[in-house]
Amino acid sequence: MSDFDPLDDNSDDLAIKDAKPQLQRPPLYKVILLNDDFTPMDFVIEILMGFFAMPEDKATQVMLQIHTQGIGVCGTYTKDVAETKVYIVNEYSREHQHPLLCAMEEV
Ligand code: TYC
Repeated sequence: MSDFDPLDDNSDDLAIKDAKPQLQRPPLYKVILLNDDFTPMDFVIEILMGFFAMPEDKATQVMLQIHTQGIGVCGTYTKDVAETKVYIVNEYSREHQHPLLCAMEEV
């Protein structure tokens, strides 16, 4: 019979160090809207409510901030989600013949 016992952890002669956790948070991206002179204010509010789940008062506030400052943040997401939001917002704006521009930047 062999002396090898698979249930014996051999702790007498083997030092095992706890591994450091390797998980890191994924990078985040801000989805932004840019001001322009042609997109109607109501359309921007509709976008902020429909694609970014903002209540009407918050959407109005953010739209006015973009209108006066030139740029505003709609939300912060992982890369895939941010890319999808940018794509569908730009498609929706083009379908409605508005020049509204949505973009993303790393936080
Ligand atoms: N400046 C636009 C207007 O006066 C309104 C507007 C707001 C357009 C925000 C784009 O991201 C935008 N009709």
